[in-house]
Amino acid sequence: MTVSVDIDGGVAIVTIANPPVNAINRTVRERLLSLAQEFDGDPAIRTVVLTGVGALFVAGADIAEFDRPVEPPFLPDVIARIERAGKPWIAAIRGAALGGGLELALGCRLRVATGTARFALPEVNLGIIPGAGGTQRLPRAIGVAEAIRVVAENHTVDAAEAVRLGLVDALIEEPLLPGAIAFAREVLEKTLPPPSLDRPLSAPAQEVWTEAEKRIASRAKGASAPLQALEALKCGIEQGAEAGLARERSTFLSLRGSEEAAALRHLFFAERAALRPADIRGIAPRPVATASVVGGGTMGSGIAAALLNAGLSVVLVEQDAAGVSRARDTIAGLFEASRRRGHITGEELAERLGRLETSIGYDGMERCDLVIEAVFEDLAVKRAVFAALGRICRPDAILATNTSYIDPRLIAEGLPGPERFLGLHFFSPAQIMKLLEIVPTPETAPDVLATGFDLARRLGKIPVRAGICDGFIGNRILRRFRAEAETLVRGGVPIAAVDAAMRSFGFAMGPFEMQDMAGLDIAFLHREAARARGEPVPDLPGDLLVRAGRKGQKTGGGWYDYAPGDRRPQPSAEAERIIAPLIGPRKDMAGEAIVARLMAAMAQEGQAILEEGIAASAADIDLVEVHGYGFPRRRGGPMFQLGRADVNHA
Ligand code: 3H9
Repeated sequence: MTVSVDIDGGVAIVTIANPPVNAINRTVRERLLSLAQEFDGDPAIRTVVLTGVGALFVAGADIAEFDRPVEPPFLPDVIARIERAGKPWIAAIRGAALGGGLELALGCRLRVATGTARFALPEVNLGIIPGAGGTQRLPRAIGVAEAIRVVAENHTVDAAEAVRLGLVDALIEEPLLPGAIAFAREVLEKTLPPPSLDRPLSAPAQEVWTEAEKRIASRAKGASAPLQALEALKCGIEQGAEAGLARERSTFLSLRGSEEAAALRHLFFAERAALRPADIRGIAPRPVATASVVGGGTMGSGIAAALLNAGLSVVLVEQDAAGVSRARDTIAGLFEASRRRGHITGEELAERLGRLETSIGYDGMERCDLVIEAVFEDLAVKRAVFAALGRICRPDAILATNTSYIDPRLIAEGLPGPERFLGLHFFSPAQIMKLLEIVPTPETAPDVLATGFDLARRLGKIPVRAGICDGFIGNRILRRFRAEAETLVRGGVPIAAVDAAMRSFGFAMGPFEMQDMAGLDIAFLHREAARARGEPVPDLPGDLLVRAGRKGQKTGGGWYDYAPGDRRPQPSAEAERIIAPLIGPRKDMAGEAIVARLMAAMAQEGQAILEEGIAASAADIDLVEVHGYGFPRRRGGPMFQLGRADVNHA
């Protein structure tokens, strides 16, 4: 039974039991509606306590239903019925009350909660706005300025703040239910406050709206839901609750059917599925308390910072005193930047640095449960590291390489205990980027693989398993993406037109701006090495630019020119002249056509990756692109785009 009822001396206790998160689906809506009717007609019931089973109240509407047409009874009607019930409903909240869960609680006459309660309206993350009265009842319960932060800016209200704002009428210690029942009996003797929707409200000064609009628009990154949530809230203040509810519902319904919302739902489920791949479910990970990072460059220091942030102890290994001190400074600098932004306190900074040990050579490695190698991208150098690790580390310690291109099987050749080896490919800056490509070899043991996924969860990262090929999933698609962009340019499409098209699609930068930022020289050196091996690699525009000393921003120019100290790309006559021998006559192409070409190339490479078994699912490929390569979240990923093109043109 998804909704159960117990009666305790005139108090009906209604418990939503729809694990794992008590999401409100059609069955729950039907049952709540019929219970509200039934209780009103039952003279033995005086009041109702509504709660959720387990550690949370209700995580919102059932998102899985959003791919289907809306089905009655509709949640706004259920909540309106509860709000107008003759017998007052009281929400008893433990843990999260999110989205429709908070809206349901707001429809109750009063709310009690434990100290674990937290309240949010995360609908905008799903490309929608609250659709069951949240934009109207919340401002009337807690005030307009606070409600704007929750409705449109993702603010979560904790239990203490909820009491202060009047969202929660009483804090109750566990056990929740007896306390809530006693509270319900007590308030029956008093005059009840009016329902949330009937509470008086004063309109804020005009600046409150203009400032909120500015703030929200600047953070929206092209997403439309946050500003629309604000508009619905504002409509209800200026034109009254009834108009506000109508506006909210029509916006909710139209956004629910949008491409953007479908993309964000796709990622919501993909991100959760990624943490629990079917083939390692039930396999216990090895315990990891102390980890080592070999190599303290930008990548190694970022990985060490990520591990320290997650509470692990870290031994960072460098070759000499200068290397050790540089790495320590880099890591301290990363934490200091977090402290300045208010993400951590000075004490937390000191505590994190206190868990960092540095070592010249491999002292202290015998204590480590996991070692991540992040040295120079060179097979011989990496092999030498693993030869030493094989001698020094405990036989059960997991050994990982952070290589981005080299075949992990070659790195692990000759390693004693190859079953404990795998690739853990972080993305720079490693303390920030969410993606972790996990690359097992054929020998990797299942519990070692499971430890990789568990580590990702602990670091707050999105793990994606990748098979072995040149570039794994992400860099392989990146190469194809860049090659296609270059094909367009060689066909005469202006460089700036390609970049502008990708920016208007939602990337922070176009492919050529990105190369200028990262530097053109590494890819050039790869091609030169291949040429030196006798492989037939034709000259590309990038080769001509690097040979002319244009390696990107760091040399003052690459595909574009850069004024000193200015990262804004300026079209470059010099670059055009240098690459002219490889470029066809100018061809103008519409932005959508450019995007379509590049999307098709990415999706085609993705399809090949799937067919070769390098990625386990199309959704995994989308996660790689969104979390590692700046693919705009609201577009869902290249494989999602491919699927939608099929659906929309069918
Ligand atoms: C809404 O409410 C609209 C209304 O305004 C209007 C309606 C008219 N539905 O995250 P986890 C699944 S929109 C369906 O791993 P945690 C999730 O897929 C909703 N399924 O756990 C996973 O499934 P599986 C607004 C859901 O402990 C499992 O539950 N609400 C939903 O790390 C466990 O999830 C939100 O956006 C759902 N609403 O975190 C809240 N939520 O086991 C979204 C979760 O098969 N949810 N699942 O992989 C969350 O933020 C987190 O899930 C939560 C738990 C914090 C609750």
